Amino acid sequence: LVAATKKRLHRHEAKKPLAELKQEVQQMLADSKPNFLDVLNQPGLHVISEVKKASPSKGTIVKDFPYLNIAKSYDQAGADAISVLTEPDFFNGHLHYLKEISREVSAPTLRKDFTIDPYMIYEAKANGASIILIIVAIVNDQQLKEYRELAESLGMQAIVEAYTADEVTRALKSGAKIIGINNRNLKDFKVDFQNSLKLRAMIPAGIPVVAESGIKTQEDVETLASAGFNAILMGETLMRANNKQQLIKEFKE
Ligand code: IGP
Repeated sequence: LVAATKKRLHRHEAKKPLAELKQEVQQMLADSKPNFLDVLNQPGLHVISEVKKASPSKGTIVKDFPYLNIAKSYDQAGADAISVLTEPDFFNGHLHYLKEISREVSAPTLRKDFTIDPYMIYEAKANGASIILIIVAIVNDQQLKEYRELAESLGMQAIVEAYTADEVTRALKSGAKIIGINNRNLKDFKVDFQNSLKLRAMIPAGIPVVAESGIKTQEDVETLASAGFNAILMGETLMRANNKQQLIKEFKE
């Protein structure tokens, strides 16, 4: 995935120079969306709903993909943020989805991608994102800090994603303000809730923590909420559900 992202980056760079992208960013600086960190600091379990057509572990999740309508229905149901896959080769995502969705919803949007270069952070902002994802496993300590600070300087927030105890430690050291714990190991795609519950305990109060991936039932959601997670990030279950809005409302109760 990282190699594919590097290749893609070179294609993109050939398309749009950074200077041009930075000009687009200037136009996006007045973001009227709710501040995601403030939202997470309010009590209760928050829901980040994901717009995703496919994934490497599941292949195509939905054949029919009216991404804008899906995002709007998440928004109307009260989703606290909307995650949009922009990775094209494995998740069938597109930057354009992010741009259109960000324009049409009131919730902050998350650019779900494999951030490995500052260029992608400007690109996220230029396309309407309020939040980016930084996966600890694919960056070094310097990048970890630098990418979050760049996002913040552009008025965005970063969810810093960890899967191991060592990655949680690195996330904390880097000054992460929001930590995501991935229930799914990105190497073999196995989902392990016990791992997440254990890692949750390493994170001090005051830093909101998001539980990501493999969440299916109301029971899963309750387990994570009582373990002290501030938010869940849910993709596949919502994408496959006919009653998306009802599920979001139930999870938030
Ligand atoms: C959503 P799920 O199992 O609910 O569809 O998972 C989300 O956590 C997952 O898409 C994800 C992801 C990522 C995708 C978590 N971390 C990093 C791409 C890159």
